[in-house]
Order: sequence, then C-alpha cells, then structure tokens
Amino acid sequence: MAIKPHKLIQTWRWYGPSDPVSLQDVKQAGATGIVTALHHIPHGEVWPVKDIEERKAIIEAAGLEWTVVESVPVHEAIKTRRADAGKYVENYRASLKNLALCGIKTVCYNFMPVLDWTRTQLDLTMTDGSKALYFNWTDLAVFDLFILKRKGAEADYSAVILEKAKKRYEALTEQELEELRINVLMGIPNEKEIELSALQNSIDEYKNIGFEGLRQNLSWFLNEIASVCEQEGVKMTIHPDDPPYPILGLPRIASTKADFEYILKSVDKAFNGVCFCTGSLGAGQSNDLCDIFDLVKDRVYFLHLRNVTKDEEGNFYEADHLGGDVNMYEVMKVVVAENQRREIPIPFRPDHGHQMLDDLNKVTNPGYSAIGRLRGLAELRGLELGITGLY
Ligand code: CS2
Ligand code: MN
Repeated sequence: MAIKPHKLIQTWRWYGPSDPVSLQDVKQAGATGIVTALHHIPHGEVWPVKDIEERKAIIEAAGLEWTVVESVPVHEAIKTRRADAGKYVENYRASLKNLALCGIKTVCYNFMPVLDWTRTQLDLTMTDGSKALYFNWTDLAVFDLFILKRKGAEADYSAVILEKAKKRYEALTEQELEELRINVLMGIPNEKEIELSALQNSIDEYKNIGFEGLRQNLSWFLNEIASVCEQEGVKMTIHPDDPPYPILGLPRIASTKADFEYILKSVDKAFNGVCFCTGSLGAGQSNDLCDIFDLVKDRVYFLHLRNVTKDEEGNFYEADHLGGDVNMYEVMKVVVAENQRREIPIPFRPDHGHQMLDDLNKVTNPGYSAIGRLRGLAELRGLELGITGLY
C-alpha cells in the first residue's frame, strides 16, 4: 500500500484542568494533540469511563485531540509481583478497556522501581538565565549516604564521588539538605510526602527481585495484558528509565539497547511498544540513539524529544532541544524516515523545556513550563520541516 508522506503529530503534555498551562496556551504553541492522564485517580484503581469521557470532552471542546495517555501507572504490587498483584493487573486491564472504549489507544507507562524520574536540582541556571533540571552524582550520594542513610550505599559510588559527597555534605546547611531531599523525591509519583523509612523498605523489597526478577515481572505483566491490548487495539509504550542506570540500589531494566531488545523479544507482539525518549536514553554514557532507534523503530508509537549535556562523571543537565549531546538532526532524520513508512503518523512531544522568560516568575511543574516547551516544539517542528520539505 502506498502511504502518503505525512508529518509527525505534534503533542503537548497537559496535567489536566489544574495545569497552570491552559489548553489555549497549547493551541498557541501549535500542538494539535494532548498527552494527559487522570492524575486524580489513585495508583492501582480503575479509570472510570465517565472520568475519561469528561477529560476527553474538555480537550475536544478546545479543538484538540487526546492522542496519548501518559501514564497509566503500573502499581508497585505489579512491579514486585506481590501476592495481590493479580488484582492490580485486573484493574489495569479494566482501565485499558475503558480507554479503548473512549477511542484512546496509545498508552505510555514505565517500569522503574519506586522512583519515576530522578534529579538532584530543579533550577540549574544556564548561561542565558533560564533554568534546567540537573542530575549530579555527588548530590545523589549525599542524599543516599547522609539523608536516606541506605545500608551498603558506599559500594555504589567511586572513591572520588564518595570523597566529594563527604565534603559537600559538610558544607550544606540544614535547609539545603532539605531541598535536596525534596528534589530527589520529587519524581516519586503521588508520593511527595514519602517517609524515608518507606523508601528504604521499598528498596529492600527489590533486593530479592534484582535485575532478572524485575525483567520477568515486566514480561509477566505484558503477557497478562496482551489479550486485552490485542482485542482493543491498544498500543503500550514503555518509557526508558530516567536516568538510564541503577540508582539508590534499585534495578533498572529499560536503559540500554540490550534492555529494549529483551523487552521487545520477551513478548514479541505489536502491542508491546516503546516511547522513544531521547533525553532519558541520551543520559546513558554508551547509548547510541540512532542505533537503538533502528532496533526498536517498528514498535515506536510515541516519541519524547529532548536533549541532555553530560560531563565525564555522568552528571547531566537538560539542554536546549537542539543543543546538547543528542544529535537531534540525526535522530529526526531516522524518525522522519520511519514516520514516512507508517500508515498512522507517530506522535511526539517536546519533553521538558527550560524555565525561561515570564515563566521564571511562575510556579510550574518541573520541566513542564509553557515557554521552554514552546521553544522546543517550534525548533523541532522546523527541524522536521527542513528535513521532509513537507510544507
Ligand atoms: C519524562 C518523565 O523523564 C522523562 O523523560 O518524560 O518525566 C515523565 O514525565 C514521567 O516519566 C511520567 O511519564
Ligand atoms: Mn521522557
């Protein structure tokens, strides 16, 4: 079948009616698709059709389309395959069915134990005065050794980092330590107030599971939801680990090319797809993004495009979309080539952006202020147009 050349779908993450960035703002940024989730439904509970319809109606009334769900969170009971995991899988299947009933069929999720994304600083000042999210190993070690006080943590850091962490800890004020605690825990979904003892317990729970066990739990989960996805035409897209390496003693299974090879093969069905996040994968020292894309491209149903700048220690900050270590031009070329083969275009969103201009004076969801993402989207849209010539 001859497929008409088409553009990627330009989407925007929206946190729902309470998001300080409005749907009208999204329209002015030029996106046509919305990526959202029912954040008010507690993790593990079924998403009711009524709530999905309600959210969809709000989006459509603004002249936009709900393109992707990010995320339907996978409950910890599933990731650890606890005795009650079956109940949570049943609820997950019910949520997928309800979403499909409402016509929303692309779902993003991640399989990171306990934590979602992790950063040590949310306001690193760039040379132009804008602010970026930052991950620093020394600060993570300070959190791990002196705030969380995790048993055996020393073994996970180099002598250089341990030395630096000790010095930094001694120089930090109480208030700075508290800020570091809040920053590191910021990514834990719906659990901003998690007790450190609960975090330690969760970390202990994963000790018995390990890398292999977590992989098997993911395969089990995917097999459990396979028939619903296939019947309903739901495409699942796993988001890479952010950052893509083990932290705080927790295993990571979606960080490298080998990980994705395993994930796709372990449940070798079209519904089992990938959210290709260039920022998350780009933070890996040995990840070659075009090479990974080539491996997974048939199963990429959603793209997160952002950039990172790393240093030799592996610390990184979120760079401008067309700056940083990810060669976005090369990535966009392979993405566009894949998109041209598709019957349905692939949605992408500018994943995160700097806090800049007027947004510097506003309270925003970290990484999700309006203007930085608007800039990112504009640059990415232009890059795509420059490559395809599809005016
Ligand atoms: C983001 C995530 O880290 C990233 O690359 O896409 O912060 C994302 O917002 C969360 O994982 C929730 O999906
Ligand atoms: Mn992402």
